[in-house]
Amino acid sequence: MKMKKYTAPSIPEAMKLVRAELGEDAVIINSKVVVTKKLFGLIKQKNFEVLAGVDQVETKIMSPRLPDLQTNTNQYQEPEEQPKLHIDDTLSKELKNEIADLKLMMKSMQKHTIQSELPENFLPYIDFLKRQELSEELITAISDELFVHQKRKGTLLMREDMKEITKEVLRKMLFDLPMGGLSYEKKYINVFGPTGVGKTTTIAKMAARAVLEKKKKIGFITTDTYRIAAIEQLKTYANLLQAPVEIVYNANDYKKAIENFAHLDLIFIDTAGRNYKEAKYVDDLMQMINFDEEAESYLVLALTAKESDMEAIIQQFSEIPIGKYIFTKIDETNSIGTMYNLMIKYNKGLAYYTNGQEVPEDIEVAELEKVLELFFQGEF
Ligand SMILES: Nc1nc2c(ncn2[C@@H]2O[C@H](COP(=O)(O)OP(=O)(O)OP(=O)(O)O)[C@@H](O)[C@H]2O)c(=O)[nH]1
Ligand SMILES: [Mg+2]
Repeated sequence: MKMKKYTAPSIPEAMKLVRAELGEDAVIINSKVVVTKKLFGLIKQKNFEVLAGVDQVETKIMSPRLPDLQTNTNQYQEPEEQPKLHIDDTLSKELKNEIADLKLMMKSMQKHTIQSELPENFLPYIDFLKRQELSEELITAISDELFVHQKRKGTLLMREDMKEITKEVLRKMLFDLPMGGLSYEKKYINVFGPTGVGKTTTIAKMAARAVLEKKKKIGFITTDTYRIAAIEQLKTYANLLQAPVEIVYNANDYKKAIENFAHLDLIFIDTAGRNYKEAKYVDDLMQMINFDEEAESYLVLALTAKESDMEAIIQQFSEIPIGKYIFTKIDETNSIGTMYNLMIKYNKGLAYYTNGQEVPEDIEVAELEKVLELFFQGEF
């Protein structure tokens, strides 16, 4: 079997290299995440290293040549041109079938070795990672690291060790991403996200903190003009905080609202969740809303949604300069792996996570260590 290592920024890219060189029959024997440092460690680059192999089907027929007695050297010389035969051309059908069977057997043996490479004591823990819905890449990176640690230690890892190793792997990957809530220095706080994820509720929570803890003068703008209830909901929170609300239908209204709010410290901008699938809606938002250096923008995602749907939303909002995510409804799910998968995949940090309907209590500012510990809440 021919084996080779390939390194690329993503698994699909690594697979391309594998296929280009080893062909379609190549199998992955192992894969892991490797972090390389450049510029004296200032820039960290994440790559995937894939060990791939392929069965060599070409049979070399070696001509049984004796050492050339005519020359003075008695070293054996390989013939320059070795005759190569393709199985397909020459072998009988029966033999071909036998070889195909052998190949299949080898592949299944290989699979077996890969699986049995994972020590038995890891399996319940790997199941826990899977139930958390952590991505396959991350689970591989963690199990590789568990393997290395167990080997080095020489004794079986305890669950607590596995937890610490997991945190270390995730810590390395999340380390460079921005974490933390409002800066309180930027005036415009834009909040985007699909319907019902908790945008308005989260705005109320953030606004309450800004007023009660930071003594800021605040105002609200809503571009969600589709639902009277949405406007009423925001007005209720605004009344409680004694803050003004402006409802804007177009770019002109938005401009006026901002002029009216010139004296305020912070302006929270609530948007409608419904039309995010229409490119025009995103374009209109881009035209209307302020995205300059005076603004910070957040994308709100509920952890109760499917990861693939969240990815579609992230793509939809890719033109909008989202600074950080806000993950909501963490209290309504037991599997929060998606939060880590998305942050790492899209290289985006976390501002807050919310854990209930109570305003203003149910919100936490994201801090790396807290976010890492959160992974083990509940079931662990
Ligand atoms: N359990 C739980 N419920 C939440 C959380 N955040 C918001 N909700 C609830 O989710 C529902 C929708 O919240 P909204 O704030 O209206 O959501 P929205 O994104 O503004 O919705 P639209 O304006 O319709 O797009 C409400 O019942 C909230 O109380 C949370 O962290 N946990
Ligand atoms: Mg809303």
